[in-house]
Parts: sequence; structure tokens; C-alpha cells
Amino acid sequence: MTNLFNSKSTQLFISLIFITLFYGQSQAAIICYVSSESGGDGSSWSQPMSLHDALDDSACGEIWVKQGTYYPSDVGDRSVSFLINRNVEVYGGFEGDESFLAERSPGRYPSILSGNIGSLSLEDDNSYHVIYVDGTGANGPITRDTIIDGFTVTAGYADGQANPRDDEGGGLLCNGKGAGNECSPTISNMTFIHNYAFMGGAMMNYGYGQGTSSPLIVASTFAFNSSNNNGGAIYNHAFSGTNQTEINNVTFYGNTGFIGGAIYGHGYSGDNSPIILHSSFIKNNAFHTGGAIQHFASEMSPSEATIINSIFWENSQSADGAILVMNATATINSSVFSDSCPDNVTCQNLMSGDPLLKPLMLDYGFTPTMIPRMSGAAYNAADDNYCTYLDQRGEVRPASGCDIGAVEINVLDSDVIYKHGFQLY
Ligand SMILES: [Ca+2]
Ligand SMILES: [Ca+2]
Repeated sequence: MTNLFNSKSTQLFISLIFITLFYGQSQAAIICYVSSESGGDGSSWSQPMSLHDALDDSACGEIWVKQGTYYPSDVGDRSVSFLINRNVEVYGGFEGDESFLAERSPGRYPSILSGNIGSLSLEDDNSYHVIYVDGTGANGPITRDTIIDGFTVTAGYADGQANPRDDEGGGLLCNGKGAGNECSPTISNMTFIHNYAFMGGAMMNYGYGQGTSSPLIVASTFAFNSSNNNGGAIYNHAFSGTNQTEINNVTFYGNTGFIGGAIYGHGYSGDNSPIILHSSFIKNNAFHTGGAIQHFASEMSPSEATIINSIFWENSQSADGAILVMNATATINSSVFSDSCPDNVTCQNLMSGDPLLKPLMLDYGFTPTMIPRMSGAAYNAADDNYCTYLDQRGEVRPASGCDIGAVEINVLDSDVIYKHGFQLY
């Protein structure tokens, strides 16, 4: 137990370094510029190329995408996605005249990747997957060097029957299937909203069959995604494979599934060991079990979920409350969790008080968040050994006295609800 926890601590530490790096200026790479008025060579904002062309062009080390709405297919082909099959950095949220990455503002200038092709009023003719990240091809594994950052992903509708995985990952399908293959990108500053799939409404992380899929998901929001089966927002799939997805400073709000309202993890004969840090699970609902999270493996697998400094509030209370762990283990440490400690879970320092969250809204930062109040249970209550450097909004957390959940309360965050932002949802 001690060794395992130390290794998790090391992973967390590595992630923190990584976050620090990519919030800074990125390394020199050939930047390709994209806008919906494409037709240029992508060499500048005045010569923008299309997003498909930029993703296809291996010379594009970084892709900067101007505000606007981008559809995977212009001709209603549901099987076409924005395909990422090499290590590349893709950034959205530009007004369209920036010279530096730090100048962009995805909250103000959203770059929207929408699967709502075909009829605007129909969803069952939408793209199966808005984004398809393929780590099984000739360009080799997709590692965390691949960065997808600053987009809103919406209206994916994965209900296909003809091909495998046409019904998985409506917003993003991450394919690391098979020995030697991997799909483990960095997903940061992203908003996944109103995506649907039979499994993994917003995202399927597929490490099936000796493959690996262990994305780093940071500073992002998953809201109102849904699944008719497992994983309203995210399905971490490690059947005979590996899935060590890291989720930190992420808000899950109003996602619904049959099993696992926000996240379903499947580690049967494999290793499904997610690390969930400084995240907020609010009003997610499962119709069967696991209102926020269902974590499932087999007795012979090492699957362990680690949850630290996180908020669970008003998730579905049907059957098994917020978290159900079956044939696997989990640790919940220093979190707002109003249920009693679930079976197969080691609980430490749980708080049952109300975090007194404000509505989901775009305040400071790139993605919608729910800010706790100083008078609530989350304030200054986190385990200081695991304070991340930044919160979901990019605000610096203190080294001690950090707050539970995705948002560090700023001294400027008064209890006036709409002082800085506006309510979106
Ligand atoms: Ca449509
Ligand atoms: Ca604090």
C-alpha cells in the first residue's frame, strides 16, 4: 500500500511539472493558422488553412484555430471526424490576430468543434465522433505530447451500428487498442457539452487488448453529456489493457448514463487505475448504479481508483449513491462526499457539509466552473500534500490551505453570484 501510494504521488508530481510547462509558452514549432475562411497555406492569420488540412500536414507542429464553429463534414458524412493520428499540439480560442499563445482567450473567443452536421434540428444525423484520436496507426503512439487545448466540443452523436466504436465517444474517441498502441493525449482547457454515445457520451478512452489509453485531462468541463449505457461523460476502457487516465481540476456537471453518470471504468483482466485530483462532480445521474463514478474490474486485476481533494455533491442517490466500486479498490481522500464510505473503498478525511457552490458559469478562466463559497465545506479543506499549482481557472493555489474541488476560491470571489461572470446554464 505504501509503495503503491508513493508511486501515485510520483505520478502526480510529474503531472504537476507538466501542467506548469504547458501553461507557459510552448516550444518553437511550425505554427499553422486555421480559420473558417480557409484557402491559404496556413502560414499566418491572413493565410489560414482548414482544420482538416492542418491536422493532415505533418509539418504543422502547432495548430492555432480562430474563433468560430467547425464541423467535421460539409456533406453530412457521419463517419468523418477531426482526425489526430500523430503527435501535434492543437489550440483554440483565438480572436485571430494573436502572436503568442498566452494572448488567446477561449472563453471570450470560442473555437467550437460541432458534430451537428446534416439538419441543424436533428441530432441523430450528427457526427459519430467530433474528434477521433487514433494511436493505432503508422505514426505510432499518441502520447501526452499531443495537446488538444481550448475548444468547445459539442453535438457528437455516437449511435452507429455498422462499425466497431461507432457508438462510443461522441465528443472524442481515443483509440489505443492493441499491443504497442497507445492513445494518451493531454486534454486541457476543454468544454465537452451535449455529446451523446451509447458508451462514453463525451469521451471513450480505449485501451482494450493489451493497448494503453491514459489521457491527462486537466482544467476542463464535462456538462450535459449522456450515454444510454456506461459512462455519461467518460468511459475508461482497460479490458485486458491499461488505462491510467489522470483527471485534475475538472468539473463534471449534469452528465447522465445508465451506469456511471460521469465516469465508468472497466479494468476486467487489465489495469484501470484512474487518478482523480481536485475535481468536482455535481448533479450527475445514473439510472442504474454509480451516480458519479462506477469503477469495475476483476478480482485478478490491480485496478485502483485514487480520488483526492474532490467534491461530490447532489449526484444521483439511486441504488449506490455517488460511487460504486466492484471487484476493484479505490481511495477517497480529503473530499466532500456526503454518503457513507462505499464498499471496497478506503476513505480518509471526508466532509459531508455543503460546499455552497455557485451556478455553473464562465467566470475567470477558459471553461465554465462552479465556485465554492468560503462559508462552505470545501474552503481550505484539501490535503495540502496534493494541492495542484493551478486550479481549473488557471488561478495559482496556495501551497497550504488549498480548497477542495476544481476551483480555488479567490479573495475577489465574493458571495455575490454574478459579480464577475454571467450564468450560462
Ligand atoms: Ca444534425
Ligand atoms: Ca484556500
